[in-house]
Amino acid sequence: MNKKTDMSKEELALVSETTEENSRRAFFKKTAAYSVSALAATSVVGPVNASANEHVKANPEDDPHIMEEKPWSLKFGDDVTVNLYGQPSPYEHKVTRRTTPILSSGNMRASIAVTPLQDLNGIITPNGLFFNRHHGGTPTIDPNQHRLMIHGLVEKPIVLTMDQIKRYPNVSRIHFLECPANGGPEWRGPQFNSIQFAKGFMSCAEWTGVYIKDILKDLGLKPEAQWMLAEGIDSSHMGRTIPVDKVLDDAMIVWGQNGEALRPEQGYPLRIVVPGWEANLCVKWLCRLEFASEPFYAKEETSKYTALKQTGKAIQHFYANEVNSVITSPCPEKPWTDLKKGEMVEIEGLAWSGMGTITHVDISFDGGKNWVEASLKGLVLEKAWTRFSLMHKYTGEPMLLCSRAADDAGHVQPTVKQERKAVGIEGVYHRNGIHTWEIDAKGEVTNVQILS
Ligand SMILES: Nc1nc2c(c(=O)[nH]1)N[C@H]1C(S)=C(S)[C@@H](COP(=O)(O)O)O[C@H]1N2
Ligand SMILES: [Mo]
Repeated sequence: MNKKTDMSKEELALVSETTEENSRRAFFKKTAAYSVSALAATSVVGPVNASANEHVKANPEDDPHIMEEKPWSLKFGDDVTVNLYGQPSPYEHKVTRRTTPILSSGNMRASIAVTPLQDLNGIITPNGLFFNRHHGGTPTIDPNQHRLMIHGLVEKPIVLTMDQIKRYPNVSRIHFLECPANGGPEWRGPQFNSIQFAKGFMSCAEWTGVYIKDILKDLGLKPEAQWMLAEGIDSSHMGRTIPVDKVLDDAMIVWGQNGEALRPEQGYPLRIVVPGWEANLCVKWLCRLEFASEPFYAKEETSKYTALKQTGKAIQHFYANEVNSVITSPCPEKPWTDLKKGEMVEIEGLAWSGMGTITHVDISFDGGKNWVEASLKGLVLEKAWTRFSLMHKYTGEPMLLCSRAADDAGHVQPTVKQERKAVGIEGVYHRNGIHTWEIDAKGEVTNVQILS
């Protein structure tokens, strides 16, 4: 549970390996008084009065780590030739995607590896931690042999090489990708005491590529074209059908992910991004786009893409991920067990909507009876993760902590009760009911659902 102590033996050895006496020790002792005031000064200019907290007030003289010379300062570090493709610090080795046989029926070639939301900063998911879902394993594709065919109801069908695709003027856009099954195992109640497993079927990246509408300008889309099939060249040959309106709005084909080439797991060398809509439409290892007047899937299958509304009526072809949010700190993986009463602590979380931009997030400490407004921090972008924050004075009292987001399309997250009333408990996709963490008197965090 992310305690500071769960380091491996080697790590502990490294951390505690310190030189007994050295010349700088005395110097540090003399300057300790100065360090205290310097520390205090920096902490008060921060956005919040975290300086009220015990750990900031503690006298550095009591901390052996500030007095001891460390092995890493006594010898040269690694040459620039080491790690030419950089890796995270070995101390971060626990921050990884995770999987469980429960999510894959034991088959790791048609599986899911979820993102550690609890360990992320800001709104960008590092490529190595990006959610990974595939139906036939991750292929290793030679980009020189990769082609994209665009055909069907277009005047001028074409086949493009990767070099030709990259000649189009490119755009970079930050968007989340959320599998519509995110949170899906929890319709009947909490299944995982973990934010990573309960909500980590999603990630957010800056994608670089070209709008499909810009490619179509040259090809001439025929007016009868209503649907576009996208197909992948992986062993599953996954195909998805996307309405042409959405394609002409903001769908992109992308080769760049957070400043570098797409990772193999994300579809190298080419995928579709359909901003805000179900991530399964974002076909990876993209090899073919075909335009047609009818959807490609069997009629019986359309029920998969409907959303049942409170009126009892269903909307056909419903693909957008609805407004949603989750508190990422605290969470089961990042409990408040080290906090002392009266200390200030920042509550943080992520909000997102596939229908627009996040306008508002509220936080409740009593399971949704009373709400206070959180602030949105950093970039607030359409169909992207938005980070929210609220400073809180820790009381040590048990609480039911939850967040409720709203978007500029006028949608507000429903309660679990409202969602169950509308959809029942047999749903698989599109869960966006308010997510609650129960925090006990020790600061432990448990995944719960409020049904009242
Ligand atoms: N070719 C291909 N594309 C695919 C898939 C696949 O199995 N094959 N899985 C889809 C599903 S179900 C999801 S949720 C997203 C996940 O994208 P990610 O792995 O980049 O997060 O990819 C989609 N695109
Ligand atoms: Mo998915």
